[in-house]
This record gives sequence, C-alpha cells and structure tokens, in this order.
Amino acid sequence: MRVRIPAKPPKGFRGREASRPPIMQLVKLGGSVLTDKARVTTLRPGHLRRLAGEIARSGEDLIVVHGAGSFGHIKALRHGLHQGYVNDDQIPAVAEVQRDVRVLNLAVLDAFRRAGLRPVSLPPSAIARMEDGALRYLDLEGFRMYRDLGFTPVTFGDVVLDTRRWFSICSGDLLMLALAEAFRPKSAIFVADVDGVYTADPKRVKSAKLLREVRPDTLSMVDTRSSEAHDVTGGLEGKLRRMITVAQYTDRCLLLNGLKKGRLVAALRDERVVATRVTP
Ligand code: IP8
Repeated sequence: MRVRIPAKPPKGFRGREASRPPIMQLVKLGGSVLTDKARVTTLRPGHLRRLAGEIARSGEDLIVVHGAGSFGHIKALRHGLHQGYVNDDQIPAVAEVQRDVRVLNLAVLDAFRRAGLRPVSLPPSAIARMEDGALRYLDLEGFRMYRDLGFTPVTFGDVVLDTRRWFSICSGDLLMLALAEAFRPKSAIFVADVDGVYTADPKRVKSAKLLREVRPDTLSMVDTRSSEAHDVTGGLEGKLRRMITVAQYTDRCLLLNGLKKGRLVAALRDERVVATRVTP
C-alpha cells in the first residue's frame, strides 16, 4: 500500500505553513521530574502542571519527548525487558509497561491541553522499530505533518519491537537523538532534577561542582557513577555521550533543572539560565 503524503496543510488552514524553517526546539522532560522514580507509577502532578505552563508561556514551536520514570523503569527492570525476549513471562510485562507509559503520556497530554497547547501523541511502540537495541526506524513524516498543522508532537520512552531481540527499551534520549538529527532544532533541552552536569553525583557528594560546559575532552572530569538504581536505559556516561551527539545537530544543547521554577521557560526564550551546556 502506498500512502500519499500531502506537501502542504489543508486548503484554508490558517495555522503554520508547511516546511517551516528549522526554528523548532526539542525538549526532553525527564522521568525524574515528572514522576517519583522510587514509587511505581507515581506522578509529580505539580511539576508537570508547572512545566506545561512554562512550555505554553514560551510560545515556542516544540517537539516534546518525555521519559518513563517510575511508569517504566521499575517494572522493566523487574522483568528484564532491557535484555529483549528471554522468556514468555515477559510478554504480559511488556503489555503492562506499554500501558503504564501511555498512562503517563496521557497525563502529559492533559496537562499540555490545560495549559493551552495542542499536543498530539506519537507512541514509539506504534511508530518505531529497533534492531539489537538501536533505533532503526521512526515515522518522522508523522512528526513533520503534525507540526505543520500546528500541533505539539509528544513522544516518550517506550517498549518497542526489535528485529533481533523481539522487543527493546527505546529511551527518550534515543528519540531526542533521532529527532535532532532529522529536524536540526534551534536547541535541544534536557530537563532533569539537578542543575546540570556535576563533577560527581550531587545527591551523594557534597563537594560536587556544577560544570557550565561539557565537551568530549572534558568528560573525564565527570564521575559518572550515578545513583539511578531503577534506570534500565543506562547511566550518566551513556546519557552524556548521547547528548554530545545530539549537540552536533543543534546550536544549543542544555541540561537544566526542571524542579526550579522558571528555568525551562527562560531557556526556551534563550535567556541566561543555570544549566550545563553540552558541546560536540
Ligand atoms: O525514561 C525508558 O525511557 P527513558 C522507557 O527516557 C522505559 O529512559 C519503558 C523504561
């Protein structure tokens, strides 16, 4: 079956024009901000509501990715879903985790709509394929068309079909990378529960220092042993390496604290803000 893709939005549509210049920004709302990572399927509704408001107030054209937090990692780890198919007992767990991350996604969509945005969900389990843990296919045309119609596309960390392992965990960071490469956004902002990248884990080491910039040659200054015990999508080092790759496709790649009021909206407006800038 061939699907025809319209080049322009429908006639009479008064939204944004098709094929807009790359003024879009890419935001990842980390699971550590949206959820209580230690308590299964527990939302932090206040932070979600405030961040949705900040995104709406910025008036910026965005694609949003969100992490899974305690709606994904705890059960995925319990059933070894990051290893791919090992036994039949995992199948109900895949169904359950896919369902849970959609519950979180729905909460994000609701908060966005209440803030005045027009979000649309693009679930990776339906629009992506992986191969041995690497993202091989993503329906980018879907993101492009929804954007052209004036929607805010929202995607998220999910369990996705894998042509070698049967299924794999697709993290929000992998999606950020694929979207940055495809759309070359003005900026890529990673929203976390810390002020940026520190020389050591600031939750454990008091003397840890915030780094204003991280480059491949300064990565060695970071002690990447992290405290993310429930995380199935890798530690800080992998995350930083992916961010360095994302930084190749954008003018500005930032990691900032989404628990601090006003930081995300300031970054979206290109104002000075406490953050770590990642450069390629
Ligand atoms: O929170 C993980 O996505 P992330 C997705 O962006 C699952 O790492 C299902 C654990």
